[in-house]
Amino acid sequence: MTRQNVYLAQPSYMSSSSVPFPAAIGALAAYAWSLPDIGEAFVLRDILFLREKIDQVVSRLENPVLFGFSCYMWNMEYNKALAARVKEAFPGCTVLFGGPQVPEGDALLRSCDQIDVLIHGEGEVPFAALLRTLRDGATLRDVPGLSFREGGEIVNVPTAPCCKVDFPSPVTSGFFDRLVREHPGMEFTPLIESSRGCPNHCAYCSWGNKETGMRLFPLERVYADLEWVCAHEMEYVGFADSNFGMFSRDEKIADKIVELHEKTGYPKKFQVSYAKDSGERVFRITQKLNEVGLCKGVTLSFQTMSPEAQKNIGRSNMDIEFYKELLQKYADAGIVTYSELILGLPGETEESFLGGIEQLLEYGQHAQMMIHLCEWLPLSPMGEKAYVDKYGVKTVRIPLNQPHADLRAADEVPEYSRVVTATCSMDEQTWMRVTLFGMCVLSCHHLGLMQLAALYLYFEKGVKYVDFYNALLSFFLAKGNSVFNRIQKQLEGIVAGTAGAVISDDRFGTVSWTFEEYAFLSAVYRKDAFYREMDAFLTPFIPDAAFRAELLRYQSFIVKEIGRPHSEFTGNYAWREYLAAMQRNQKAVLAARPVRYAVDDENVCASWPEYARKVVWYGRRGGKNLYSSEIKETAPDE
Ligand code: B12
Repeated sequence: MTRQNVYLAQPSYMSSSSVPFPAAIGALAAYAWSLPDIGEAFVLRDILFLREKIDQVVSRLENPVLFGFSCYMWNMEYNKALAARVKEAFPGCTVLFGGPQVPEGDALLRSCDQIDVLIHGEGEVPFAALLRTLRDGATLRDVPGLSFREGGEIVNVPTAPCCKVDFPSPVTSGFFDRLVREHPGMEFTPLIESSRGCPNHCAYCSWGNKETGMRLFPLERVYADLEWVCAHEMEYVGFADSNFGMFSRDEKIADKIVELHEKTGYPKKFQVSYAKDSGERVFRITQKLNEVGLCKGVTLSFQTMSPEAQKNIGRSNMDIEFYKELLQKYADAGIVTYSELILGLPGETEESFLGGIEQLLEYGQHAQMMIHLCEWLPLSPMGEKAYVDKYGVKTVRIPLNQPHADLRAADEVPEYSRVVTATCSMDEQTWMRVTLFGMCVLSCHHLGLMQLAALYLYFEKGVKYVDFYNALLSFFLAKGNSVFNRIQKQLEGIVAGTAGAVISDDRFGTVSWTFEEYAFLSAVYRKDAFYREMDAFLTPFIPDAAFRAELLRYQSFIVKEIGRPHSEFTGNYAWREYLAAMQRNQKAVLAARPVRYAVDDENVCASWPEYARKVVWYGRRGGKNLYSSEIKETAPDE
């Protein structure tokens, strides 16, 4: 019997030189083609995982009977455009859409003629059932989780919760091997699912399914996936788990990763989302991984510090005192922590957001913080009309919110994000003001441009962080031509739907930057002038000109720049120990004694694009944009 041709697409952008393995269609294919009758009837002719030119893709298709598209926010428009061309060229081909960007119900079918079938939710079982139905010419009405056209009408079949855990892994089923074989020279980043789902159902997130809860794939499958990664010398491995460290067996998985790393040298990088109520187990796991250099840091997650917003998004935070202990514990173990906030959650006000930032800083989060704009996801509780109406959620469609995307890779089909710019508790003007403030804190405190000054004033003079950064932001804005004026304009553009949430600038290469990274880069680019301005700004806070100048000289000394293999600082105070203690949230005495510090930078960058990429983009999480442990003290008269 001639087998019929199936095509699957899960297009991603290339990131640097690597591309993610298309894990979702891998999962579908691994399951479907493990069923002998499907293998007898269908052949998977091609797997599209890059955003290739649409003409080229269509020109190489051969009688496709089914073309399945895996849809995420970053490929939805491309998928629709390609699907339209496929349908035009092959009207008999069944065009199938699935994945987290496919909304519930049939709205997508109603708005896109080129799509024939939607599969809602997990795809393995309904995908295999769809193939069998096509083969047999049977009705789709018996396949749960589908929306489809039939005789001029649209039919919706309710989904059936899936509890299976014996799906074959796309990693070891031969699917990934095929991609590696067919694309020599391509660097893939593998994704392993050790569990599926998420126990939390936060309003802004579409991860997991209430009905199916969390499921664990067999340990043997996870180990086999990891061994495949090592055998194929894959440098990076990501886990798709939502709460790694939640289950006791996760410790075994971490041990396995460490064991393989020590035996084979692979993987060299490991990425996962750790359990939200980060307890002892997560600490032990990250400590083990950190010892072999496989921990990129731990998120001590908050999203919002406002009790009202927490209630509205269905989430409770860890106890703030426990958070303080954790920060200390991770700092003592030398593990980077970062905290995330989401801006635009209903219930959040300007006061609560700024108060939350103050609280996190006062409790010691000086290492890394992220402030994400709230993205509106179709399958999240916030995606429902009732929620939008109840909380006055206003959203704007903007160009895809994808920092570090290479602008040269922009192709024929733009993609979009939808971000929340106002809610019942925050209007657009406030949203802009608060976002700008957040960017000022991230660039000047967490990326470190003015961290020493802020810590000094907090610990010595009791100046609240929020007051300090509000004053600093006003100073920048009063200039009229500062980078924060530019960001402010762009925020106005976002609200008006005419601008995106990233910035690009030729000086820093061909990729786009987050606002805070851009503010940091722009300041370092003109570092001397920047710190001269900061001298004027700090005058009312620190009237002693000589002391102020020395503080700013040390502040400038620790911010890495380009082309500086060796640098020295001489002064009258022991800043290094003093700052290190404050970064760990401990008040210390600033010892008055002559000091000479020196830094030899072995990884010095020769150009701004190189600096932007290596120091700010890759280095940010580990605080690599600032010198710290590399600073050596030598005797002043040596
Ligand atoms: C790996 C991952 C990434 C990788 C992307 C890798 C890639 N390009 O493929 C990285 C780290 C880059 C990433 C980034 C982001 N991500 Co992400 N990410 C994930 C993650 C953890 C795993 C996805 C995965 O492959 N899972 C394994 C597969 C097997 O599961 P699945 O995707 O759910 O697929 C199943 C079904 O959806 C369905 N299905 C999927 N495709 C198809 C196709 C067909 C034809 C059928 C029938 C069925 C079907 O069947 C599959 C098997 O059951 C998910 C969360 C999760 N665990 O799902 C979030 C997730 C996909 N990410 C999400 C988001 C929001 C983001 C970010 C915006 C986060 C941020 N704020 O920065 C950015 C976006 C970046 C950008 N703008 O481009 C959302 C997606 C929302 C959406 N509508 O697209 C998710 C679901 C998490 C969430 N919070 O809700 N992410």
